[in-house]
Amino acid sequence: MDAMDYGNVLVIGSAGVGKSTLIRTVLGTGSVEVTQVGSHLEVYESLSIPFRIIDARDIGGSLFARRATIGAIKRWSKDNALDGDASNDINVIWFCIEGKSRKLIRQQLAQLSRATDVWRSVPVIVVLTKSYAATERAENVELVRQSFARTKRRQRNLRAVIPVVASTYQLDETTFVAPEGIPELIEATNEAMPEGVRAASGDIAEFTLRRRRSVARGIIAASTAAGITVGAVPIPISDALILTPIETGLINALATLYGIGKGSTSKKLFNTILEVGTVSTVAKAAIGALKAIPGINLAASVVNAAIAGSIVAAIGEGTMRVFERIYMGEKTLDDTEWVRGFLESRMSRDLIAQGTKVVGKLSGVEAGTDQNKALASLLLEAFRQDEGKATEGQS
Ligand SMILES: Nc1nc2c(ncn2[C@@H]2O[C@H](COP(=O)(O)OP(=O)(O)O)[C@@H](O)[C@H]2O)c(=O)[nH]1
Ligand SMILES: [Mg+2]
Repeated sequence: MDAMDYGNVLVIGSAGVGKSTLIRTVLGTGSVEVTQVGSHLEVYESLSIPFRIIDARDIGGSLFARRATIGAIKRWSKDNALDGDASNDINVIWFCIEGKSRKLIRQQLAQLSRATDVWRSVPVIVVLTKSYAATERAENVELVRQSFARTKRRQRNLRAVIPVVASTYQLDETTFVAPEGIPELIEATNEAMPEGVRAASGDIAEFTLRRRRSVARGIIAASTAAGITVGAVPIPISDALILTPIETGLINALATLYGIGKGSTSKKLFNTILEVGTVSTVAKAAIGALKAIPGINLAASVVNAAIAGSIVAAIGEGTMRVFERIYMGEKTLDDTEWVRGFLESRMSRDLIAQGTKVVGKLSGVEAGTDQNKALASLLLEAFRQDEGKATEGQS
């Protein structure tokens, strides 16, 4: 897309609410161009997202800082606009508010509304950052909506309220809150853009598919680390039943990411995946093969950790690819036999080959936490290979 076609998103919110983390996740892993404007603004551009993102760090702060920031934004718009080109107007504002406490939500909303009154008719999307507690999300969205409903103009500007977890939030070694709301935020932002700078729906689908994949990678990484922790037991394991809770969490988190519901058809599909990743013949064969690697001088707990981590990483990558195909409409929830075949062939092809390589590389690493970390990064790297298109063939 021609850079001239970009719309502009202004991101505001108090220090520490998670603006930088959010922007980083939205921009994704591709190359990003950052322009520093004075001491108040940072402008981000990336080919992997159809709008510019402007981080206005101080706008939620003191009156003085706010005035300086607003001045800087207005100057930036003017300086960069070509003759008769409105491309440097602010098109959408993200209100970033921590979705943690109701009292804070009210306070921050009032503050941000005041701060942005100069953009009288610009669409607003409220981003509830750090929305770690899934059970509170709906209630917080409602609270924001009610607050906007008190002022007609503000209500007219409000386009969406989106609870977000921008990066995996680790509760302890084996449990975490998966990223949430990022593709939805990209879609809602694009919809709120004026027609002239809005990306076509096909383009936006591709942008969000890529973003879903990088979020999926975060989920797989956290799950693999959890698998390594759980797997590090001294008793030799014969099947991967011990990984059931982790794989269940992994499958559910990926399903949510790809918009796959929790109906009875999807439950059947999830069970098929879980079976392949725990008690299936291929899983057992892989465990046997990894245990039998000749000449390994690692403690049993380390070998078990490597096996457990390999299985979680493999099932995560495979599930991600399955859900991508369903998301793209190439496969359906009913295609359980295809899913079984697809995952089993990946497991028998990759798991043994990659797992063996990783175990080989591990022998030089000291035992303990460092070893688990090294193991996790080796595994993720190994299973991320063949980074093809989302629509690659089955083999
Ligand atoms: N795990 C996790 N940490 C977050 C998230 N959002 C923000 N944080 C953390 O909160 C702190 C402040 O975030 P930052 O993005 O720097 O906030 P900013 O000041 O608004 O730019 C940092 O330590 C972040 O790592 C999130 O979605 N998940
Ligand atoms: Mg920041």
